[in-house]
Amino acid sequence: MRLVEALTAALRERGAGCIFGIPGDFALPLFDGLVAQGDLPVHTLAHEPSVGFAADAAARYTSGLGVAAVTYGAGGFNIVNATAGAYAEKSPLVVISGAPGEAECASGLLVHHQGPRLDSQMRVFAEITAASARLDDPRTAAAEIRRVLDAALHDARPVYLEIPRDRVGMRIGRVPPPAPLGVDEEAVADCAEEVMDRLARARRPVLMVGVEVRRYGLEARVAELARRLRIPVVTSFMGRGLMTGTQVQPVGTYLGLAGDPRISRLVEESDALLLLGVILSDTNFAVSAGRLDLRRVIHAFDRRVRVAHHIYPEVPLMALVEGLLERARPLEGVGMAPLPVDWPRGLVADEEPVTPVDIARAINDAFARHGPMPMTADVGDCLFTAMDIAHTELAAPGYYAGMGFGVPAGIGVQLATGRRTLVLVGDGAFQMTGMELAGCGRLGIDPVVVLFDNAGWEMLRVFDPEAPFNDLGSMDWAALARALGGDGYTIRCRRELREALDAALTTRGRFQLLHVRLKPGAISPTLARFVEAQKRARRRRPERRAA
Ligand code: S1T
Ligand code: MG
Repeated sequence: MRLVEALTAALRERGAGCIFGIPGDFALPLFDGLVAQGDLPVHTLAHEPSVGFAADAAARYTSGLGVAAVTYGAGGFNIVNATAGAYAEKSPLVVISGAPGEAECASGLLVHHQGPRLDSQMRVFAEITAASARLDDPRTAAAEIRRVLDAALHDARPVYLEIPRDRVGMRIGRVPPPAPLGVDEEAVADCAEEVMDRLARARRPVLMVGVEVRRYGLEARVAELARRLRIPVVTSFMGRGLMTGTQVQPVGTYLGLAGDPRISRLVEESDALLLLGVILSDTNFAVSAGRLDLRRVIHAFDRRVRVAHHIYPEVPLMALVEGLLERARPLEGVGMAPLPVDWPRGLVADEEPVTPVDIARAINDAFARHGPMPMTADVGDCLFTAMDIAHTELAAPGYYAGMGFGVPAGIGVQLATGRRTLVLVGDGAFQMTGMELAGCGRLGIDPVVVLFDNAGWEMLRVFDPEAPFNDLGSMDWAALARALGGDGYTIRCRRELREALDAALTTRGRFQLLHVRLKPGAISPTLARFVEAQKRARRRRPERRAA
């Protein structure tokens, strides 16, 4: 069969539902083949960073592969940042790039779009993906596609395929189905036995869930495990929004000194902290009051399980969860977990200026009236504000922290799932990728975007208040929204916020942009605690002055 036919069949078999992309002359045969094949809808966006964010978010919401197709050089290098973010945050993004054919490579001329060398792009992607391959040999292409796509599935990391434009039509073998993940049953049994024993002997066991629980489609199984163990469940910062569709609701999100003190105590005082699929990153743990005592931590991540100071090197998360389920029994020593956090509600719809927590209140009230929505958020105080929104599905760059994710991610989620998305984005990040909203009419989607306008890069301003470069001024974003084919609302007070949100959620067929002019200097409670915690930490370890 032809390469594109085999490739799209293999992508579908591994959970891909569509392709996001921008063509170029080196990728026109690829795009023509994808469209002719028709297996996977192709959605084009305006800029390759957005293509990567949209495909990444699609993967996060579907627990399948997210697929991005780009041209060589100008397109490929443009999607590097989104790929690095997907690597950091364990998202199975498949980047497919066109490339010069044999004739161009042999011309002796420098090829347009090329980097320093013709294989520079391959070399860059080899560094930021779990696997990569150049598909130019019909004898090996099918096996290479399987190897690379299975790596994306098994590692939940991005991968890269490069297809020279004169190879798109080559005939190759069918790509074999996903290879099963080899599991050492004995190691899994030993590991699950030891973990269960530690949990059973603990007085205050706690379960923290992280992104791998979603990536490997394990939320229902982990919820069943929590139910059988009767163990309190929290999410990591990155894991916010996990378990929403299950019988077990997390009691909150661990944010260390920046979070709810009851949740922080629950985690930091635990004598058996089971971290399932949690990224041990600074944004998940940097503001912990005391460094976690590794003797009390069990950490399952990247197919390894660390129990205190020893490691089981090859125990996939799914195998561990099933092993624990076989041995699960109600834990005796469980203290009463704190009552689930009561989210801010009851916005006073008056003429007072809007603060970030007012936005959380208004959204919680709106979700109560209209039902919850899948959310995406960008970097900035909008993400910290999301911590005050009742637990609902969320995709956000909480660890890699690359701006520009929010709007394209919201577009990607609605195109991949058919579900209207609520997007939270700051004015700085909106200026990076907000223009992607121009494509909503053509793409037939209608996300609701809440733009937190604090006229600057507030996340930087709180640490560097004197710096003039953090001020961005303000624009009439609502007018821009209307010019782009959506509805725009300028919101200066809490009454207008409530009215605009109700209007936006009941208007379909056009994207909705709520331009919230925030009260100057107002930040979310979480960001305020985060800043205070960071300042205390810096006072404890003063920056080393340059010699
Ligand atoms: N460029 C990119 C692509 N990502 C980044 N994270 C940064 C630069 C640095 C940066 C932050 S937070 C931030 C910047 C520029 C300001 C964000 O401004 P806005 O979207 O308006 O949100 P808010 O005003 O709520 O802060 C990270 C932390 O280093
Ligand atoms: Mg801002």
